Amino acid sequence: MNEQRHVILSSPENSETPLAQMHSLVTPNRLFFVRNHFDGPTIDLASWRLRIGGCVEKELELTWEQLDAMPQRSVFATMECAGNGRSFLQPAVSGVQWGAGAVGHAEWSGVPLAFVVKRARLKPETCELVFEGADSGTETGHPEPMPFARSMPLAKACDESTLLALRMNGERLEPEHGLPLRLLVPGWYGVASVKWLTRIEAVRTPFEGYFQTVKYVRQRRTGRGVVTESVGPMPVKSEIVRPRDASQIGIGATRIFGMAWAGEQAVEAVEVSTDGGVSWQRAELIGPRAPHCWNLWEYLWEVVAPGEHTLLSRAIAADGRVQPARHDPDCGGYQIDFSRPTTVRVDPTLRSDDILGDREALQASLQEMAEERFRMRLDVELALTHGAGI
Ligand SMILES: Nc1nc2c(c(=O)[nH]1)N[C@H]1C(S)=C(S)[C@@H](COP(=O)(O)O)O[C@H]1N2
Ligand SMILES: [Mo]
Repeated sequence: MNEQRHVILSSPENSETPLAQMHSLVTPNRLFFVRNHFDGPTIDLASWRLRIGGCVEKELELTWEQLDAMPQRSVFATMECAGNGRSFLQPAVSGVQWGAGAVGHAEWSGVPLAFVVKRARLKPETCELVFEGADSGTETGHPEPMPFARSMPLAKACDESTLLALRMNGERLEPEHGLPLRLLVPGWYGVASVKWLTRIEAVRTPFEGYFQTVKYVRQRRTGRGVVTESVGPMPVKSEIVRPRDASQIGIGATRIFGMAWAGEQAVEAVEVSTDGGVSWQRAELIGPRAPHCWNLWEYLWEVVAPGEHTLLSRAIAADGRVQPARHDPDCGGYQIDFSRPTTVRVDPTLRSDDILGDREALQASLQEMAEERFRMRLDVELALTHGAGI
């Protein structure tokens, strides 16, 4: 077990989920990517409080135990950093040089934010909520220390799936992921899900914090000219995880495997091209499709021709949006959602043993299917027969 997060920057930690080693739907907590702007704060749970104030009838101050005693809800949600994939942009764009792995999928549990907000009773003039973390520091162009803070419109904040999350995959949050409490905004880029949450402030005028007016912004062309807006919902996107780019494969069956997600929507379909985008075939989605959730997918490719092949995948969302072929320059170094080619070389002297090589993946999928359908684990031993059928 040498799986670990792939460190891009070590201080503060910025590290990726090792996607190439992923076999199951949920990303284990210890492998789930970490995106920190500042050093993680030291928090004493006994004295930690969540404070809710500003434009409210009743200010609240809650302990972890009080939050834990409130009605809980669990949400499966995929979280991606808006800068994920930045290292693939040409020309290069400054910022953390993420590969493909600043994304993960977990079961998040906690108190619906709406439940707590209702108790605080927002005054009618409230326009949005500001969420503040316990971490602080300086940023380029901002020499004074500031806390990590973001705001969100009321409608999304009060959506039943937006959580004050205490747990991730059934475990108390780990320090890197925001212990004791984080916001979880399903379907939105990770930047909205403020970690180490200490304060929620109801405000009368739009918040213009650094992480939504300077960083994590994109341009949009409108009838009234170009406007700058903060990134919000994640678009539709897919990744090919295996085979690896620049790898060598043999003649025979090769399993192309990856993930696809569509922000607040479910994934409708994934298509795969093995000829650089000339023709497209449907991939198989593994497991149920659901809003906020990525799908694992696979495509069994019968490899006959030697030489170089360019593989592409494109996802389609439930509302019909299709993953784009090119990066939108208006997005700068964010929202990097284009179909990125994976190039493989087929060596005619090799026989593909990919199915055998992917035995663990197949076993993991069978386990997952069994757990989903029958709520029990399977005790299976796989005998694989090199393409002669199972
Ligand atoms: N307090 C705080 N919250 C934060 C951040 C941060 O630096 N500080 N990073 C944000 C960003 S940009 C992302 S992508 C997610 C990443 O969450 P993770 O580290 O648990 O994967 O947390 C968000 N919440
Ligand atoms: Mo992010």
